[in-house]
Amino acid sequence: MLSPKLLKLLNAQINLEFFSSNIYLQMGAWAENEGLVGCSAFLTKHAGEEMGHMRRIWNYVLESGYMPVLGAIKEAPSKIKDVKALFEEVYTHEQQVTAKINALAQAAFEEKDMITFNFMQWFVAEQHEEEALARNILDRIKIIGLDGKGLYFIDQEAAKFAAQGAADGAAASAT
Ligand code: OFO
Repeated sequence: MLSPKLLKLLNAQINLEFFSSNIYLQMGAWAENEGLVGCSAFLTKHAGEEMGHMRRIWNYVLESGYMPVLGAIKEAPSKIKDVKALFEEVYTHEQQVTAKINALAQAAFEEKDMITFNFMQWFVAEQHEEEALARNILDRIKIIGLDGKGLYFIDQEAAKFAAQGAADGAAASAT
């Protein structure tokens, strides 16, 4: 059973995951348009993952005997200055999502709803990984820079991350 407060928070999180997916899909389109196919692959794959997160919560609400409700989803920003600004935005967004996930887990704990608290642990771990990944790319941008061939190498790095994530996903679905 879900309390009205937890149900509201879970619905809000469904909405946020949907928004996250739209943000990354839009960023992927920007990157593709700039000829940054590695960044585009990384971001588009990330958009798909966010939809998976949305689905995970959606199904949890349904399995708990409630109807998930989709609210209005904000417009994803489409004006992006450059790759550095883009990944800074990814990092900031993920930090904001982490705060929401933590608040949801804490609310479940305070209500002694250990089933929802346990359900949220997957998201807590996922946010840790996603923040680390965004920081990692920002670090590479700092080291390599965007001048000259820098942008090309950053795009190559993003392509590697996209391929690595795809390999991890395939291994996880095979187990
Ligand atoms: Fe949904 O994983 Fe980050 O935002």
